[in-house]
Amino acid sequence: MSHKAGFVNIIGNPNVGKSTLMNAFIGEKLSIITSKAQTTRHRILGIVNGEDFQMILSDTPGIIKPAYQLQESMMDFVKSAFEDADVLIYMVEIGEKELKDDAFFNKITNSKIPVLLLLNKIDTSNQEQLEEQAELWQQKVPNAEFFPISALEGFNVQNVFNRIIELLPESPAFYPKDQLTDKPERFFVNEAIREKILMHYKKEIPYAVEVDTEEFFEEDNIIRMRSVIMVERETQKGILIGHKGSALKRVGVEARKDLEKFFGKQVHLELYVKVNKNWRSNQKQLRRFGYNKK
Ligand SMILES: Nc1nc2c(ncn2[C@@H]2O[C@H](COP(=O)(O)OP(=O)(O)OP(=O)(O)O)[C@@H](O)[C@H]2O)c(=O)[nH]1
Ligand SMILES: [Mg+2]
Repeated sequence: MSHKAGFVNIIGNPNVGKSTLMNAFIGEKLSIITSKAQTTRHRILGIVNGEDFQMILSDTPGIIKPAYQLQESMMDFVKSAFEDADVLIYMVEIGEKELKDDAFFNKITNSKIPVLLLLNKIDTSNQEQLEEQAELWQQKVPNAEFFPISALEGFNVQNVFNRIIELLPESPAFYPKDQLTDKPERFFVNEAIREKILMHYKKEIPYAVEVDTEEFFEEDNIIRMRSVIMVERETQKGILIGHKGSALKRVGVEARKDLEKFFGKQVHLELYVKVNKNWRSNQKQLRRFGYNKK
């Protein structure tokens, strides 16, 4: 029997729905999703396994002009996604006009490998707007195959999936067939906590936060975790903890519920907050948190 396998890398502007699509393909909440830009900071593999195929999806950070070292590392993940793709998924959303980075955009329009151009969030548009947007994007990226979709509502998602399978090269599997992702369990703990921080805090707070899970002990009936939330400054620490610890408590309760679903087991989650001065601009700290591969 022939077997297909390959890398399918999802790129695009921030907040267009890249992580939503990856989760829809996987059928699990692998990537966190929020209404804020720059939710995803890493390249996260999500693997869909079939008897005769292995589709290795990559969710990547939204493309931005980097303003500090962390964002530069995020854009390095995007660059790496261009290097090993067998199929490139370029996602745009209804109402969007352009990719902010010309170099990345040129790579897409000059791509030697197949590009699927997905116009997402069509559930928010009417017929007229959809037609106008479809024309605009097909002109801008003439080398791509075009699909209007709603990642949130699942519209056209199966058709995109089927087309990717057709485009995958003949190849043996790259990962064991029971593997779902390249990231360790602790990564998903960090992300669940960061998602709640993105949801509940304003302005610069979510962007100044990094989470590190220091303990992860699995017992028969419960997983015990302890995570530290790092902020860049003392004032941010106070905001994060809130009056009598109420704000931090909410983060802990909500993250724990998600993690219980994710691991299918009872979870005990202990959180504390620490100042890690200017970690976003510190190469050593970034390497420690898995951002800087150089
Ligand atoms: N209406 C609608 N909303 C969507 C759709 N897909 C995603 N969203 C919403 O768009 C927002 C961003 O979704 P994400 O999946 O986090 O977007 P992303 O591209 O991964 O964002 P970054 O990681 O920040 O680059 C969330 O509020 C999603 O619920 C869609 O098809 N329709
Ligand atoms: Mg994302």
